[in-house]
Amino acid sequence: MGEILVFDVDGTLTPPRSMMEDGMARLLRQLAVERPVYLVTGSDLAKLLRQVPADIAGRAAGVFCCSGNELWRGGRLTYQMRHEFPDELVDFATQLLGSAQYPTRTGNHIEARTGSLNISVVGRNANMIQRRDYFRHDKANGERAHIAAAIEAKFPQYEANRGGQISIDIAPRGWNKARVVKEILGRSPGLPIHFFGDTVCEGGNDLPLALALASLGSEHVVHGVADHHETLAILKARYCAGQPASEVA
Ligand code: M1P
Repeated sequence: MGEILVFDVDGTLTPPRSMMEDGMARLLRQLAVERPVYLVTGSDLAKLLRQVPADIAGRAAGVFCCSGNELWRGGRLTYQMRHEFPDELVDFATQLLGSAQYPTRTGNHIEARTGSLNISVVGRNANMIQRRDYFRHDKANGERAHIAAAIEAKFPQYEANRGGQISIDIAPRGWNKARVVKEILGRSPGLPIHFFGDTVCEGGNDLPLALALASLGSEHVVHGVADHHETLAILKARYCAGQPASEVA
């Protein structure tokens, strides 16, 4: 089928911060042979490879890391967009994290990535239970939305989007996942893109890419999914129909 598949990773192809399950991996290997497959993540490559088998990252037509500020192809870095964040912004983010209502702090609260800063109240050292607890708190209290809004109000030249369960990605305005569209269509002009993301909601870091595709026309399709199970179900229905059950991933 002549279309391009673009996937967010964490929560879309994998359970949060966990390795891809075997069924998804088998299907992606097959799909990547038949059409261009791209991965787009807020994380850096080292973290991505803790969630995606290396051979799948290698087979992908491209792996965009750090919200599209790095592109990897066949294990080689193709481009990198760097940015020096002002101390005032880092200080302000530090204050906001420190004064947030949530009581638990685990360490590693501000992580510098290529072209982006990833910040977290509970901290990137949180274990799975601490992540889940923070996610629940944030859902009930909108803490990350509040912090992101405060950052954008004080530094309008930057954007702040919710990452996965616990963090916020900060980047110069426009340096978000939407930037991958130009690169992808430049390599495969005329092909429609199907994008799968679990945070295409307001404030989510998949939303800019979803909006960019919507603005280009209805041939491009956005699949807002609840989790990796839904992604797998859509992929099977779309690409494995008519295939004998024993051959379906
Ligand atoms: O890829 C989605 C997000 O994954 C992580 O989110 P969190 O730690 O909040 O669950 C981060 O790597 C984040 O940058 C990324 O956008």
